[in-house]
Amino acid sequence: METTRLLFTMGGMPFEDATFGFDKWGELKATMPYGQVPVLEVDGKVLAQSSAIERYAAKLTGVLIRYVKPVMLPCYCSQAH
Ligand SMILES: N[C@@H](CCC(=O)N[C@@H](CS)C(=O)NCC(=O)O)C(=O)O
Repeated sequence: METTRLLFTMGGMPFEDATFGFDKWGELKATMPYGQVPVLEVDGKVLAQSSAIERYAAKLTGVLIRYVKPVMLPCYCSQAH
């Protein structure tokens, strides 16, 4: 999730960093697409899996494209994961 936080921050994209304690996990797990976190919620839709979330954040913010050739973008997302 750190990569996603960095991408949103560097790209000036506001986001809510929602965290929770283990006391809430039992109830939240059942609501997660694969029973795991992290997830990213955008306009009521939930995206799961870190690498998918990172790819979304990278493309949305355009942060990586300023420094890296487009063909390398998915590779850097995978590397970060
Ligand atoms: N393949 C997933 C792995 C996610 C994962 O391992 N999540 C852990 C926390 S870091 C989790 O939700 N563990 C609690 C559980 O499985 O009940 C991804 O890349 O996002």
